[in-house]
Amino acid sequence: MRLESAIKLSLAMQTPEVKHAVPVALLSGTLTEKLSKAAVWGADGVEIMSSDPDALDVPALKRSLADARLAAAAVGTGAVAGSTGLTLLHADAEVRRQARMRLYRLIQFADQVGAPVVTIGAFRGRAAWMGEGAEGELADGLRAAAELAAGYGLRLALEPVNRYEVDLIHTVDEGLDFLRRVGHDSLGLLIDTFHANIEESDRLDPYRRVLEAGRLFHVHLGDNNRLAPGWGVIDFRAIVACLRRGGYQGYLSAELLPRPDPDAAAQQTLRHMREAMGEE
Ligand code: LER
Ligand code: MN
Repeated sequence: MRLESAIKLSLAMQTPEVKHAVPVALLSGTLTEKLSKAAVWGADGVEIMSSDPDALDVPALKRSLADARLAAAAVGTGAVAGSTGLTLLHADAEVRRQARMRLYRLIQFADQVGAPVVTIGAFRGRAAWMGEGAEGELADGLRAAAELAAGYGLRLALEPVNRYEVDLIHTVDEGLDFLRRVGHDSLGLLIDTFHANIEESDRLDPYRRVLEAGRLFHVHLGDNNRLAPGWGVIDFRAIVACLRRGGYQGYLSAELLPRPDPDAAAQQTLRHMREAMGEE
């Protein structure tokens, strides 16, 4: 029997309508196979990466989650750009408008499947694509989305992402500044251990600062090489202890490279994290 923990573990999973293989989605096989693997291996939930909920049988997905006794830990937007080309900072104003509409639909989808948070990472696009006014555009878009999410009792988590993938908001300090600019309580941050390891100047301080600000809404797991925790150099035990001290009660959601294969990476993640949480 596992002790009840306020911190829960999840695995990222792409849904069947996503046209490309999301490089950091774990779990393989049909939707039912993915969910039964996650459940058998001991995950508490799955982060659902959908590109288009309208192309999904949402009631069937909900039934499959319930059958597997898995929670929807989050709805991730990481599959949208790769499958549809939509990003919030696209050069074309019409594509930006459609990207906002898709985000609104994903928020509604999160409500349908019972996910507490919707994540925004690479889906923001690049400031350089839009040019002048990009930060204001992102702030306006996320404020409107946060307001919609609040109406459903949900939250949005903006992810600082490393400099090689995006050109704005790489660190938690930049993230916290941006949150002040947006000024909406339902918008917080998602810290991805892999990105933080590249961009931050301290191992634990970023987590502490976001927790102190009451804005840590979600966490992504990946070791420094983006392999499963324990297959690189990040000290996940120290991160778990820091999160517990700060009262974090959300998910740690694995979003990492499916190497040497998705099943091995998922099992290693759960094994290593249960150990880091003192639950194994
Ligand atoms: C991409 O590297 C990533 O971490 C995702 O969560 C962003 O969509
Ligand atoms: Mn991430």
